[in-house]
Amino acid sequence: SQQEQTLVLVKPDGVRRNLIGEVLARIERKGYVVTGLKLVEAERELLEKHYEEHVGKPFFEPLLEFMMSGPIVAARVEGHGVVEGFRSLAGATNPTTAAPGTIRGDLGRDWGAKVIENIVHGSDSVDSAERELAIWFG
Ligand code: DAT
Ligand code: MG
Repeated sequence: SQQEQTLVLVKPDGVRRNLIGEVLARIERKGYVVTGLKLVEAERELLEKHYEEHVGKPFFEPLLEFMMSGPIVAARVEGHGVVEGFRSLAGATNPTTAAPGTIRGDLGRDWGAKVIENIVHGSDSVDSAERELAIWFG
């Protein structure tokens, strides 16, 4: 079985709302394994690399400001099919329409901020995961 790794972030809204344990519990209950974990106050340079695909979009600057608004929990998570599997646990980008049962659908809601605040990040492909894990875990 090819074990995969993905990067999960509990974003500043999730940390502020004391949802670190809730997110990690859902990951662990699914059967995935946390193999790296840290609390980080991310710097702009790191976030510009992490979100390089979104450079130039109208929400890019608000996204960086949001991600610098408080500490983030970064986790390396392992399991068979975990990249797709965690995206499925997280739910759709917009918490208003994310399905109930998902992290974003159950716990997130839109409150009219300049950028969508949706509690978690998960890598969107095996290649992204490799790139992002190098950025956050070296
Ligand atoms: P995801 O985090 O689901 O992979 P993404 O990579 O497209 O979504 O965008 C990164 C983050 O930016 C996302 O989690 C929330 C925010 N975002 C995305 N699209 C947005 C939009 N149209 N308006 C405001 N914020 C947005
Ligand atoms: Mg993305």
